[in-house]
Amino acid sequence: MTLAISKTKIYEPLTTSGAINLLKELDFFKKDSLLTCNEIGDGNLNLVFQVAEPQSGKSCIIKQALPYAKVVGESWPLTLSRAKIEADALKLYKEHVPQFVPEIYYTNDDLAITVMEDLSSLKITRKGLIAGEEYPHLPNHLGEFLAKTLFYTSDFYLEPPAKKILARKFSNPELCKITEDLVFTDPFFNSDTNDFEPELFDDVQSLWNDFSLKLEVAKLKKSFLTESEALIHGDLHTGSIFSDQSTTKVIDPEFAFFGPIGFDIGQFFANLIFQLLSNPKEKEKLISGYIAEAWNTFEKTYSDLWRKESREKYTEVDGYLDYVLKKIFQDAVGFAGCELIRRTIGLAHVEDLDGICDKHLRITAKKASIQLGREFIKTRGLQTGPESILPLLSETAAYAGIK
Ligand code: SR1
Ligand code: MG
Repeated sequence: MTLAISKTKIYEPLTTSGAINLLKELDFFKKDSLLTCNEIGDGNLNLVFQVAEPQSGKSCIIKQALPYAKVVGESWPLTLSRAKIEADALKLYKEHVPQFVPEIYYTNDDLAITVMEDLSSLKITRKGLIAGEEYPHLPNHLGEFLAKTLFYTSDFYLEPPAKKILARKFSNPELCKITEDLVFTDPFFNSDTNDFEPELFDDVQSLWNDFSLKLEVAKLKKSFLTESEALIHGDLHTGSIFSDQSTTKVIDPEFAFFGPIGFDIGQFFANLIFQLLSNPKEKEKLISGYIAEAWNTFEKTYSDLWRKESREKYTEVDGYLDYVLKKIFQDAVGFAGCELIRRTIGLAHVEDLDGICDKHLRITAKKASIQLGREFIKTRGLQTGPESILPLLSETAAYAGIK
């Protein structure tokens, strides 16, 4: 479904009645429809309205970027152009993995608005996992999503000049700067943005004084700053994924840009690991299995695409695919390490850890997260695949489970 073009051109944040009027103006709903509208955004940056017509059961989502970071307030201005980056990324994903993204009905760059499919029959994966749900298809789906989006936007598939033009379209300096600061820099220094419980002070201090760790984080940050390998989602945590027992949908690629392939994989792994840390006895097997399956599907799908669809001459050379896959995995482990640390002591936390009610267990889980992050970053060059990191997960689960 494509909606008619709205005449409204001047940006202002939508209200619930504004959202309803916009959808009527776009003929998504009839002028006399009785509609409900709720602002349901629980992320850090945007407004999200769910508009529904109870009588027909028809509904949709309007997402609108605010000119500042909602989590901090108007003192942190933020470009509206991220709405276009997000919509463009979703449209590109639709070409390669339509089954894993929501339908886009309408976009308006001036209003920083995307009207899209209402996915509320599914659950935000982080919330579902916290509630004890299991998603048997999630690892397989994410492995396929990652392999296809990251292969089809790389130099192995696109002609390099075409890739460079696409990379220009996805230039996303302000959102990248957020990640450069919040993921790679601030948590490793005594920065104002950090936020951690006083009981973690010794662990954090030891992190700040660990110069061999900082050298490795510097290398990972350099990779994020300079390696334009493929169009990455840029914020692929479990809050950016909707799931149910059979369906998986990836949302929110407003941080998308051409970066290192391992970044999305690492963020996904780390956000699964928060679940393991939140309930180590119950979840170690499940989460370790998800990580192994996601990687195995990624590796298989990516290798098939490499063999069948690659346009780069050197992909025929023996050993090149193994070299690329090893680099992706090791980068992913390092980026997962940074994500584990920044979600524990940095500005933006995760409910998986903060929501652990028992204080002793919560602090222990957070200490384990910092320690595992550190090990991931330092040992990534030795990691060869899921089988080499699973023992680290087991040790971490044993530690985090101590009462
Ligand atoms: C100010 S934005 C904080 C975090 O929220 C987003 O979802 C990204 O993860 C970012 O780092
Ligand atoms: Mg987001």
